[in-house]
Amino acid sequence: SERPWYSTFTDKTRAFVYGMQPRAVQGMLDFDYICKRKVPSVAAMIYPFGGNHVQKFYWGAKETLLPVFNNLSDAIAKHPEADTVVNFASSRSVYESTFEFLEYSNQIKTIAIIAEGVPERRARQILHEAKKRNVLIIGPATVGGIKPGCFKVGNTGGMMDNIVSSKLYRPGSIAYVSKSGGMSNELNNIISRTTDGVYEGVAIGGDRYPGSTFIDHLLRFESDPNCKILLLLGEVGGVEEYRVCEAIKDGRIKKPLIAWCIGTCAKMFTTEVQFGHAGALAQSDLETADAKNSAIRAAGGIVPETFEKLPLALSELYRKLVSEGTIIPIPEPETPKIPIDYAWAQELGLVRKPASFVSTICDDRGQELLYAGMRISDVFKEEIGIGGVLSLLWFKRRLPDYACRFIEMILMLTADHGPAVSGAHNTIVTARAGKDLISSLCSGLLTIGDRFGGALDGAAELFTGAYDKSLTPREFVTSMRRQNKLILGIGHKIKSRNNPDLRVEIIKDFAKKHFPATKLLDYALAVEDLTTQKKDSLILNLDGAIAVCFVDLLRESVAFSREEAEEYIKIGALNGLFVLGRSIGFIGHYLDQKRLKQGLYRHPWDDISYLVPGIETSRTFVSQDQVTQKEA
Ligand code: Q5B
Repeated sequence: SERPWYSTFTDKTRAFVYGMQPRAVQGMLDFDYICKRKVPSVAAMIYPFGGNHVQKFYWGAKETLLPVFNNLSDAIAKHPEADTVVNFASSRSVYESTFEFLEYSNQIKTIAIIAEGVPERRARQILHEAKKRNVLIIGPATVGGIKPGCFKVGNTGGMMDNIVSSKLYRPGSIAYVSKSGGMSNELNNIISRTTDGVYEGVAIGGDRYPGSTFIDHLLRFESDPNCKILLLLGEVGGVEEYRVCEAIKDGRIKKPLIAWCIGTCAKMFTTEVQFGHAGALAQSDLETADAKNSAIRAAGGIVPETFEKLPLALSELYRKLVSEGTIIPIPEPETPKIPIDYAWAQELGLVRKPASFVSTICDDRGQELLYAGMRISDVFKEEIGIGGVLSLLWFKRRLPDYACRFIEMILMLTADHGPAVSGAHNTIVTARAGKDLISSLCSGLLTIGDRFGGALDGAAELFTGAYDKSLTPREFVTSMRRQNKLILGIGHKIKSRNNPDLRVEIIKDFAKKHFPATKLLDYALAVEDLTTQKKDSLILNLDGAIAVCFVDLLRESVAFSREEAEEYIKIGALNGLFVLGRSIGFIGHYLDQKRLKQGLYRHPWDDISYLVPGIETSRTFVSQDQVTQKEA
């Protein structure tokens, strides 16, 4: 490659991201964009599950596609320019995938390993193999690193607003190496406030056996003429900082180096302290932060008294190098506009847009699902039952216990009325035509209407309208007859005064016993007295009984205002009760037909009256069975 050995990352570096990490990839692309890179730093993603495909990302405000390969060899063959890998494989699979990448060490020169908890034995094997093949490993257990204007490893630097506020979109003169990704962010912030900014920053990771160490990166920075100040953020545990001391002493590091080792507070504890990182434990006096700070100071590094004084030390050194002419500050470029994700902008309160939907019954966004504000765990704790759930989701309120029991009763009573009714018939025919459950159910549901099962809303409206106009039952029946209209909720195909519908009896009994008042039911029964005088089958039917009782419930339960009660009748809530209840039966019929392995249904000819013009009515009837026999 044309890049000098010390320039691990340039503005032409291209990388493979291993693992399905769209957020990290988008973060890298956003960084590239504000750095004014010509091409995205991510050449492709590699994800072993699923086929080769492309994924959509943003390049600035526009959309772009990135390839996703399910194997390494395809990715390598298609992108010979990519020499860097950001490996997001888990601690379990990172060893295999990294070794696979190392096979291609003629092309791959840097691998950042993000996984935490990589077994130390595995980490050392990776390190050994990478050294042999001259591949730089950053990590494990790291966010990686960042080189302003050039390249960002994965999620390094945090959100874009953080990256912009730390001016990481253009290079400065200070290069740092630390163990911690979190502390790298702190360094980005300190450096951007006290100097002309970060030249490069690497977090080597907090494990005991990092793939590359402080000295590896500091020697790179030392050799890079664009880097003017070295910054080392060491920590308690390990002896790597002493290798830096040796390099200062023997002249391999000549540039000014500022350092601080974190963990000086360990001495305040009476027992050994293990800090957050696996390697952050002093196993001897030599490994304490204090000992290492003293050693670096003695070797010639600038070590402040405390971490809090680091910014001051940095700014003093920077100003000195500027006054000497070692650093020539360049005019600050315009702060780039950050392409900010809509979701994030919304979270920050920067944008607003009218929502396409408004929903007021259920909220699934929090930790716990809410039904009309009631936590799902409370739904069960308080045993509100299906009637309670329905009252929350349909009416957005808890209804009195008797109302919930009434709703449950309706669902049970309407659940089925045999295979002969329109809806069940259609469900059965559809199931036998080989269709699935949902199609068969829908086919049944689509028969529900004014004549069959869907007369509830109409009945409620008619009876309520007549009652509110103070029409006597007779005036109501007469006016309907004059208009040539059937009274919805009246009449049944097989039930009659002599063969009463016991479902209706159950509903009436319940309402009489539990409802505060049954004005509409009483009115409907008076209407029934008149209609049955004409014909025995003109009874208050199931739809009618449910409808008038539900109006009594809406009007008398005090849970609803009068306006709300009227609105529920108008918007078709009551038919919903039949639809919901009867779905139970339709599904039962579907399952029954499938269980019985019933074949395609064909309606028998003898059950159809063919009155086709031009065909003589005396035509001899031939049954389908006879035709089939003839054909055979
Ligand atoms: N006449 C239900 O008709 C049915 C009249 C009427 C005034 C009326 C009919 C009707 C209104 C709609 C309704 C819900 C079609 C029914 C249900 C669920 C179910 C079903 C199940 C289940 C029955 C005979 C004479 C004629 C008509 C007159 C009829 N209805 N007058 N108001 N409402 N009702 N639907 O028996 O002078 O001789 O010409 O449309 O409430 O769907 O189990 O099956 O659970 O699945 O065929 O219970 O009543 O009566 O049409 O021969 O009429 O009575 O004008 O008078 P029928 P028809 P005329 S519950």
